[in-house]
Amino acid sequence: PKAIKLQDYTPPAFLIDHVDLEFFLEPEGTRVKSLLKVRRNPDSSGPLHLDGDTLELLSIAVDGRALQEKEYLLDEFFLEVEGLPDKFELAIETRIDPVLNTRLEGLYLSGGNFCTQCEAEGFRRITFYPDRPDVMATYSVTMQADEAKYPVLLSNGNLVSQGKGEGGKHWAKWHDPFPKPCYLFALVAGDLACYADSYKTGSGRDVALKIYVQHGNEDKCAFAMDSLIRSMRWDEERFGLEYDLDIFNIVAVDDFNMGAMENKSLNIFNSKCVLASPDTATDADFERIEAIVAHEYFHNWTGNRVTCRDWFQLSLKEGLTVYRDQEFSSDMRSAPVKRIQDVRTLRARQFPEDAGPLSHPIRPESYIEINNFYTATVYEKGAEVIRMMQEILGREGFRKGIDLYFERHDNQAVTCEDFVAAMEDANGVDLEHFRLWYSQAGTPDVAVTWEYDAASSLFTFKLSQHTADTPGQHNKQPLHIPLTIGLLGQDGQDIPLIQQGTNSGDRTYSKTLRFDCEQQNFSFTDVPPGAVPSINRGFSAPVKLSAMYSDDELLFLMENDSDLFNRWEAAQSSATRLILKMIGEIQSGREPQYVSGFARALASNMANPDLDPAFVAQLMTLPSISYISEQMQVADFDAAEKARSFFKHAIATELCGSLKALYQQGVAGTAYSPDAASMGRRALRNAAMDYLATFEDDRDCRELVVRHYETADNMTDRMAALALLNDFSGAEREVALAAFEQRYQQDPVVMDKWFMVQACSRLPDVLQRIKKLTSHPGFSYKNPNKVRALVGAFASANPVRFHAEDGEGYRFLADNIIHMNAINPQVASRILAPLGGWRRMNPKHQKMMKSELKRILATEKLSGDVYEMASKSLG
Ligand code: HT7
Ligand code: ZN
Repeated sequence: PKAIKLQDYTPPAFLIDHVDLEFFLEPEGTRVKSLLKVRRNPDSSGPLHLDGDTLELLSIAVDGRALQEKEYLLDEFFLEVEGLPDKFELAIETRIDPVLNTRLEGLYLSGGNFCTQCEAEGFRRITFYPDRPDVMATYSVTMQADEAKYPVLLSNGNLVSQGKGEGGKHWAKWHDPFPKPCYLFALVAGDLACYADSYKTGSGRDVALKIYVQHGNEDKCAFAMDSLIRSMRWDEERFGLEYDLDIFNIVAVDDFNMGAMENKSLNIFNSKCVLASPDTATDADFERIEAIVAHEYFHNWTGNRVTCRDWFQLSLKEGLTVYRDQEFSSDMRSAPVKRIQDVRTLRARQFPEDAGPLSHPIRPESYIEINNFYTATVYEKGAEVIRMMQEILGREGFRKGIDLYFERHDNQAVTCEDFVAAMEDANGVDLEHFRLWYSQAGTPDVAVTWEYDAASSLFTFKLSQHTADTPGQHNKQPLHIPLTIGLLGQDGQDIPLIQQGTNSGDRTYSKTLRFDCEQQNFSFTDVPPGAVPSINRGFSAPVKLSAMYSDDELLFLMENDSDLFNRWEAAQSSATRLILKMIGEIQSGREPQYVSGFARALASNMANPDLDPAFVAQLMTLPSISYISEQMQVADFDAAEKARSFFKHAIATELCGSLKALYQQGVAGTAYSPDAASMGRRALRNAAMDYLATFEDDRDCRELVVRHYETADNMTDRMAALALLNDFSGAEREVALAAFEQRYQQDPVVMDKWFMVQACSRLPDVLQRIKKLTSHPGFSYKNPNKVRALVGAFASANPVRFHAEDGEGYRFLADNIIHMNAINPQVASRILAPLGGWRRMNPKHQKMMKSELKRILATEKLSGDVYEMASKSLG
């Protein structure tokens, strides 16, 4: 397969003003008629190039004249016509087979209903078209289908007319007045229930809001609807962005390659990102639904009204929209807790990506398959880059930049460069150096030391930065890093910051330094002795920080830092340091040594009534085995698991009384509510139980977890207990899993949890159990959620068993990737990444992992998706 390069971008030879589509919907053999109003692009030249994939061409005509075969070039993946007038109408008729579409790109069936997924390049599986985001057109769409089977007919924009046809058919015509690229086209036809509400915009327009779901799921839509309404209000208040049509529809489908899709006014969602009730969704699910509903809604401006010129600019819409949804959640809930969660995700998903064979800049320079670039780097690091701009420009300056961006580019397809230029021009600043974040891959390592001169009360930060080489990028440049710092006095209070050489009169306790050279010093005057620095407050920059803290200084920050993010960060650093030491002891055959300072600092936070319980729960959550192993030269998941468990058990032993008290305090008889405060209380109680469960051999503690499971009146508590029982070797586990299955076997969204929890079990025979589960009636290789829950979760979230000594974990993953390659290449390639981690393993495991990658590469009819991931992973 050939790589596509950013530098090769050329504008389209022809533009399309309007698209008229007519669908005659049948599972086997849908006819699609398209009538395009085409005109030559004065800025480009060449033939009319239309993309097409798996299409049967029935006819093609220019201005009403049918073309003969010799008048066009029809290839497997495109259709080209030369010698066309400057302006003409092109009529094309194609035939497609939705029922055969297991890739879930283009028009397909989910639960017997028709739906579409066109981003990134799915529209070419519906009709011949210039399937590129810089061709923007208005659309009229008419659908005809059997009325009994498909009573609901939806597309983008407004419903213009509808009526009855012959033979039990009916039809509907929709019109979308906003020009859009074809990746935002959507169609749904099915038998669906509707949950309705409405919203009055700031300017007084009424918008009809509808969520369509399978019959029987109407009672699980209220939270998503409420999230949508709050998102609409928030975007008006924070960014002055109002919804622009009279209808906003959401449709939930069970078979979906990702979480959701922002098609203009017709968002299509993976059911698990919409449906929620206390009995079926955990607090984390509620939070995710709120964030995804907001994310897709926010795309209406950042992505739809202003879209991407080409797919290299993907972070223009995704990074910015993730940033917006993070800010929304932060305003809806606890800001520090949200920041901690986001940084956990960044570290778990993006940092390893950026340190491995698939590392790429947020604006990649080449790709084989664009679907492989919907990555943590483009999304989450992209959001961090936007956040840094806001940190540099301030909230007001950032808003000015956003306003200018929309003023300049509404209804256009633009580049990341256009976004940065708007930020610069609106604020009169130069972001030239900052732009490097778009093109340079890798996570910068920032080392910080400090000196104190008692005679002059001068405190000096000494900063240095370095970014390691990444595939295809060597000798990295220093970046412009906005590093927010503070200083704590011995009393634990913030010290006012007076920077040497600046004459700012403000009394400030946190300051964002412009750190843009390889090495740089920043000095502060009037600092009393014994000050302890707090560095990268709020995680102002996505860097790996190493600072010369003593163990005691970390504990001091953990107890005192007014920046709650950094208080948590100090706890993570301290725990990581201690666990790494224990790993060393375990590896050299010694007994790990426990030091109790950490537990004391934890206890002081647990006892602090001023702290949000949700925050304390975060503080109590130790770094994951994967994160700890990433800090090692050669990963040793077994030792990491042993050390982490030993550490947790030791803390539980020391704090047993307080943990039991915390657990008991949480037993309040109030009804379930997904608000932040209630979630925080549940999180804290479940964190306490997590520690108490380390007394696995103690009957009382086992019983406590069993009781927690049995008496849970909501899914959060039920899953918290099930996750613990899942690692117990004994009858309790089987009893709980059987009860869960019995209760939820009819609910596919909940059954994903059942599959996933089992895939993540630490028990030694987990792989045998997983293999058996692939034959469970609730499991299907055609459903991406199921494959991700069982196979994906095993490979990415159960490192101890995935990296088993006999290599069976690797073999199982490779077998499944090969199998999935033929069904759904996008899903196959998305579960491959864990095999790319071979460089960090010992030689024996390296060999086994590489051999599985080679086996995948030797597969017949390997998709571009899997080829790209496997070949890059092998290196
Ligand atoms: N913009 C959407 C991306 C997406 C997608 C991409 C490739 C294949 C299938 C897909 N489904 C959705 C989702 C988003 O970021 O909002
Ligand atoms: Zn998005």
